[in-house]
Amino acid sequence: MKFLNLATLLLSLFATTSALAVGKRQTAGLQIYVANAACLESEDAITSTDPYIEITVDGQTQRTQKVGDGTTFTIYGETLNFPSASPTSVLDIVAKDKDVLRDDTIGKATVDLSKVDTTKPITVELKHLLGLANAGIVTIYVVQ
Ligand SMILES: [Ca+2]
Repeated sequence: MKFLNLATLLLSLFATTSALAVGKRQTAGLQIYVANAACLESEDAITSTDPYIEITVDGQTQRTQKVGDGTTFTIYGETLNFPSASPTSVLDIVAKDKDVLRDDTIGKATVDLSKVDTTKPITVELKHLLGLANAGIVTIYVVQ
């Protein structure tokens, strides 16, 4: 019985370390987890606000597949992959309003990852294109 327990322990240890090794290989580049966004107000008063988040790093652009419904609060829960970016890259974050003809920009922000604590959630205040008014808040994580 004791031997069996030890064997199980060793086996699970092995499984854990292999999983870690695989995880490390997969996180080459930069992965950004888009957690949620709040108060994304569209300039467009006629149609509904359907916000999604687009991030550009080192010339690569990725967006959330999920599109929010309304301006209050959207949980995205999506990880965006930037294979040739690094953990100290600069992120251009744009919230866009999905529309039939053209997706309007709701607000945008730039985050220099070398200047923030990437071990913690990063709260990004988006600004309207014109002026400094707040357009909403996006919470992202750098996947370690
Ligand atoms: Ca819309």
